[in-house]
Order: sequence, then structure tokens, then C-alpha cells
Amino acid sequence: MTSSHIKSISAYQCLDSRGFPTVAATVLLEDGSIGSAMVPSGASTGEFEAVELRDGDKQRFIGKGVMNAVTNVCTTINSALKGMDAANQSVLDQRMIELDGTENKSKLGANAILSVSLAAAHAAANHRKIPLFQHLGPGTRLPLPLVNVINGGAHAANSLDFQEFMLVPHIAGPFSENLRVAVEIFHALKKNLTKRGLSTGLGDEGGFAPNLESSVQALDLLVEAITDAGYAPGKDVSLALDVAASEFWDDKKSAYVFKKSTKECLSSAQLISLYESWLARYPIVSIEDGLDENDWAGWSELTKKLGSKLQLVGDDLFVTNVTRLQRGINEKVGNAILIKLNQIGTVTETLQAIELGAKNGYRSIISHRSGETEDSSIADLAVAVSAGQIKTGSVCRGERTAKYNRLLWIEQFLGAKATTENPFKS
Ligand code: 2PG
Ligand code: MG
Repeated sequence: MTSSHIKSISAYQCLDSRGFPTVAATVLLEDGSIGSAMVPSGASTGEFEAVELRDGDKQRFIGKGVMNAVTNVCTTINSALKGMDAANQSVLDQRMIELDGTENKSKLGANAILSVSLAAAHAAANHRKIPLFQHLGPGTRLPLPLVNVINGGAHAANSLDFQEFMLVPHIAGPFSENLRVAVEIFHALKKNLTKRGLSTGLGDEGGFAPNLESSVQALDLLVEAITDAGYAPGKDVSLALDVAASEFWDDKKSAYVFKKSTKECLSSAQLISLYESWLARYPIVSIEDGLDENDWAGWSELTKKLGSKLQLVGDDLFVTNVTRLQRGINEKVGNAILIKLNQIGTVTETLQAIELGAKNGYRSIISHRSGETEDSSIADLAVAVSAGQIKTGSVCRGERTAKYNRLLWIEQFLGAKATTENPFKS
């Protein structure tokens, strides 16, 4: 038995950034190495995501407890994985997939499985005495941050139907310089919101959550803030949107309904035309979930019309799942995939989705969830696979800055070996 074999696995219930419980796990190896991880939790959850097991006991945490998932880690998973080699991630993950035995990890819970999968990766990295990003892959490329500074949709109690309005800084220079640019614009935006008497209260991902008249006003505010901070919109800093359209697709009306604002009903074609009109006015380089997760025909049209002009990201559409991504590839839908570990539930399957995407020319954007913890593993993942982009919220709130600060640490750790590249350079 080599010393990277698992001695024991334990778990407990911790809190996420929305004040709800989530799963934290610890993997202890025979040589004394320890790995810990906490799993995040989404709000605009895709219909096809792996299952997040919640207790449903209304007397405790309003039904949101995760003690069943915690127990699954401490009993079933602990017994099955004890003695296995933590350095062999894919074998470990496969064992948990088999133990669960369901398509969507609903028996043990994707939250239970992911906590162990990630904690095992941390333990193995500690065993090797190297940082997680080096354990997970050979990458040295720091990602560009997609910084969500205006929150709407399911992440804010305001009038915005679209979920995320993001800055994409891409000046020549390292990650830290691009982060600085985003920070300066964030503060310029705050000043401008205050000047207009608009709220500077924050949404779930740390962006501002004012009651605006429309998405267009949000885009105007971003362009103004970029300029006020001394940068050139489009040249130094572009924009990205996460529309999260599945949230406002109305099955009964068979239309996209702007339920938080004008109550307008739009068809896929009309929504695509709206995006097209914005491309002419705003430096938008990326649109995520522009259409509903079941609207494959619409997605195909969207990709035909706009796919050569900008990044079209599938989040709820692909749910970090190779089967759904393969369908997207076959049907020429989208050109990028949002990567969320807890959508699929293991490190191995996450890496497979990234790889399948890369082989087929789909970019990967490594992503947080709206309910986060101070766990910063996704920063390491982004560098390990040289994803090129990370989406981890605004530049404030500890659970968001944990990821940025980890990237800053990796940048200084790598020194001259750290690279950056602007994926949006034409
Ligand atoms: C998204 C995510 C993260 P949630 O839709 O991309 O920003 O939100 O975690 O609520 O699904
Ligand atoms: Mg999304």
C-alpha cells in the first residue's frame, strides 16, 4: 500500500454564501496528507444537472439541510474508497459513479460525490507536495476573468431579467493587471450608480443589483464606467452576458417572457434579433445561455447567425455533460462550454467535458456557482487545463475574491512561467 492511499473520509455541513448548508469533505491519506473541499450550489440550476441532495426536512434549514449527503460520504463512500489510491482520480471517481448507480447521481447526491472527488484531488496534491493546479494538469496559462458587476435574474431581487452583465478586461499584460482594470471599472460603476441615486446593494455574485429600466441601461452603464475608468470599450475591455434564458422561458406561452420587467413575450427569433442589434452597439464578445436549455432549434439558429461573431456559451444547455455537449457538437450548437464541477459531480467527468470541447473547437470557461464558499479549487482548475477564461463573479465578497486571490497567488508562484492570452483577439 503506497502512502497516497486513503485512510479515511469524513464530511460535515458548512454554509454557502447565501446562508444555506452545503457539503464539506476531508480525505485523509495513509501518509498523513489531508485534502479538503466544499461544494458550491446554484440558483439558476439547469434541468439536466446532476442532483444536489437536500434533506427536505422543513424543521431544519428550511428543508435545505445536506445531512443525508454528509452521511453518504461518512458511511457508503468512506467504506468503499478506503484503501484506494487518491492519486488515481479517475478510478476513485468511477467507483463513486458505480456506487451511486443512477444517471444523475441522485442516490448519493452529486454534492456528496463531488466533495470527495475534489477533496481527494487536494489530498493527492498535498501528498505530492505540489499545488492543486500542478496536480490536475500541466497548464501555466492564467485565465481572463469574466467579471459580473451587474446582477439580475435569479441572483437579485431587482427588475433585470438577464442574469449577469460582465466585464471582460483584455489589456496586454498578466492576469493581475486585467483584474486591476476590472476593479477600477467596478468602482467607477459604483460612483455612477450613486450619482444617479441607484442602489449599490449587491446581488448574490457580488455585482450591483440596481433596479434599472432595461438591460440596455445596464449595458450603457457598463460602457460609461469603462470609459470613466480610463479604458477603451472594445479595445481594452469588452462585455459578456449570461442571459440565463431558461429562467424566463415560459412553456405555457411558448415564449421568452421578460417577467421581471416589461412582461414582453419574445420568440427565439426575436431574442436572436435583439442580440444581433446589441452587437452593433456594444462590444459584446460572449453570450451565455442566450436561449433555453431545451430550445435546440433556436440554439442552432443562434449559432448560424452569430456563432462566427462571438462566443456562444452553453451552461444550462450542456451542464458540463459530455452527452449533451456531443449533441451540441453534432448539431453545431454553441461554440463554448461553461464548466461547473457540481453540474456533473466528479473531477474526472469535468475534465472529460473540457477535453471533448477542446477537441472540437469549443472553448471552456471555468465557472463558480451563485452560492459559493471560500473553496478556491476552480482557480486551480482554470490554470491546470489552460481554460483561458474564468467566471467567478464580482471583485468583492470573500467567496468571489477567494478565487481571484488564489489566481494572484498562482501567478506569483509561476513567475515568468505564467502566461496569458486574449482569446477574443480578432
Ligand atoms: C450561471 C451560474 C453562475 P447559478 O448561471 O452561470 O454564475 O449561476 O450558479 O445560479 O446557476
Ligand atoms: Mg449561466
